[in-house]
Formats: sequence, C-alpha cells, structure tokens
Amino acid sequence: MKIRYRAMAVSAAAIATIGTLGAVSVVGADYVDESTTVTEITQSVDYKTSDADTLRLYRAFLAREPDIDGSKYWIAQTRAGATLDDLAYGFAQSDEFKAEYGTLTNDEFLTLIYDNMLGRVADQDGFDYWLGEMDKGLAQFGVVRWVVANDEFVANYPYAPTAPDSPGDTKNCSDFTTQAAAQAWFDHYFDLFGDIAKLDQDNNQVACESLS
Ligand SMILES: [Ca+2]
Ligand SMILES: [Ca+2]
Repeated sequence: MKIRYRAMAVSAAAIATIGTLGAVSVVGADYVDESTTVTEITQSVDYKTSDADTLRLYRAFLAREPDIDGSKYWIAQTRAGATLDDLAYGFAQSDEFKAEYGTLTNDEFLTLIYDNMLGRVADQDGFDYWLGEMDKGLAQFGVVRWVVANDEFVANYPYAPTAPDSPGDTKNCSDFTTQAAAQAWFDHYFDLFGDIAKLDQDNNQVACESLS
C-alpha cells in the first residue's frame, strides 16, 4: 500500500474548533444541520456516505463518540470543500488529540492507536509496517488518517444511515426552495411512511411539481 499524505492549508477556524459550534435553532431533524444527536444525523435526508467517513475520522482522532456540535461542524466543513486530509490535520491540532498522543514515541503511539482505534493489541506485521512508514516520515496523525479507511475500523464504526422516525405531515411544498429538495425529502420517507406530508397529490412519485 502506497501512502500519500499531502499537508494542506486549513482554515484557522477548522484548526481551532472542535465542538464549539454555536446553538442552532431546531425545527425538526430532517437534515444534518438540524440534528440534535448523532443518531439523528444518520437519519437525515441529506446524510451521505462521505459523512460517515467524517464521523469515523472524528471517532478515530478523539478516541470517543463524536459529539453533536462537532459532528455538524466537521460535516459542514466537508460540504464547504474540506478533504479528509484537511480534517485530519485539523483534528491533530486539537488540544484533545495533543493531550492523548502529544508526547509519545512512535512505538508508544502505535500501541495506543491500536488499542484506541481497533480495540486490540497490534499484530506484528501491521505494527512493523506502520512503524516503517513513520520512520520514512509519515506523521503520527497521518497514521490515524489511514487507519480510519481500514476495513476493520469501518466495520467497528459504520455510521450507516439509520431509519428515520416518522416526521408526520410537517411539510408542504412551500417549505422547499427546489423540486429536488422536495423530492429528496419525499424519497427519504416514502418507503417507510408513504406520502406522509402529502407532497404528491397526483400519486405519480414526483413531489411538488409546482416547484419545477
Ligand atoms: Ca403537507
Ligand atoms: Ca406528483
């Protein structure tokens, strides 16, 4: 496996902020940015596979479940164009990461990474591989960034989409700015709850034609 890591510029806000997003007014939890729990995030209309990568990266760097404000903040950063490398760099600058790993030798770091990320003792082949990469210059946080993509870690922390609760008839077509947004909402809930908000009066599976 070839390891590539490119240090990239990260906004000052991304570096400084872990979980300090201000209060957000909540009008239900259809969307990631309205969610009040990480579970609600995974139930959201706009939750994507790449968001699971973001949550896994957060889980890996802080060795704990992501908190809601930090999760929303970092997902928003990726939607604004930040890459996983940017996020990894940002997490590595956090006081929380530095407190956990900041003073360790590479040997100690790898031992703790295996315990924190994979919940087990390192296998010798894996340990030697990563130590070799670090000897060649891979930064400690670069190891974390790549272990996140490892099948074992993904299986442990899938952050898969979860079935949403019924939203009830809480939406009208006038609540959406585009037909695509209405359709995404409609499709998200349809299999479980049918046309719960009555967005498809003519029953042709196309929501809110009036917006097109
Ligand atoms: Ca309605
Ligand atoms: Ca229709």
